[in-house]
Amino acid sequence: MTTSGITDSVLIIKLGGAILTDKRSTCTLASPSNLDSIFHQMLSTYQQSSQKLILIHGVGSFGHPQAKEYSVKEGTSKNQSKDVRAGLCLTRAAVLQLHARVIKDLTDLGLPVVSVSPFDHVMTHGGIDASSSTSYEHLCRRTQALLDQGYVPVLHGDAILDDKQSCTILSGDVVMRELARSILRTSRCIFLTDVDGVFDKDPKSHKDAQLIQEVAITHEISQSDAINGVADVTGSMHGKMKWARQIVHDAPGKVDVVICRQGTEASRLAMSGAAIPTSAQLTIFR
Ligand code: IP8
Repeated sequence: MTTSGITDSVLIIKLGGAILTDKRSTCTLASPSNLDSIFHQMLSTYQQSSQKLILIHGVGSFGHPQAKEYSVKEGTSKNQSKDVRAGLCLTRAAVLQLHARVIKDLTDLGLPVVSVSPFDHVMTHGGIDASSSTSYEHLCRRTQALLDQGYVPVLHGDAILDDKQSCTILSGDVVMRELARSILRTSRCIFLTDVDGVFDKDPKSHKDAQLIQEVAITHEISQSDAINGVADVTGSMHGKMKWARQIVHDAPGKVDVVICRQGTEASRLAMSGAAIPTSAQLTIFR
């Protein structure tokens, strides 16, 4: 630990779109009390944890419906009648509306948050899967510089430019993976969401669903019953599991990845940076 009490280790938290917004209707926020509780939790994490903090947020109903309607993820690689540029503009307008709210509320609480725009720093080459980590170098350098100066960088899922298909969608989950690969001394990545973690079945429709508390990264889970029915162009829980595995696998140092429910004791424990007992009601990937 340094003399200021801040260690060099870094905690990256992603606030899921499902907790910040109401995904059942377009551009609708979660209730004021939920938002208040999420932002106060970020404040106490910042105040109590000895780790440096990076925040990423998903976009939920502020971006997924617009991106889906205009196939922004596929860009010009898909023959479509709709104007993909209009789709990118509408998607970004919605994303930035949510982002401005997140930044304002956290600033009002006294957190030294600074916005980092994926759109301005990332360009892909034929979609996310075809693009290498070099696409994210600028974004990661900018984030590291802010962190080094004592800020809390805040990033988000975004619509971005792609030099082969004109545009695509960059999920906050992928941003998490790239930051974990590149930001020095990242020790834990947390996905804060509206379920306790990964289940063997969809817990929203199956009462007997079992929480999987620990996942070794070689272990395959077949979650055939995905949480669907809402517009989510970046893969919902399937996507999270894929990126969680990749983070553990690709990070240069030892990184835990946790998926947990916002507002629970388990989420507080995860955010404190403390070791997580096997009994905790969350999913940890190691
Ligand atoms: O909510 C998606 O980001 P996510 C970004 O983190 C857009 O998956 C614009 C749909």
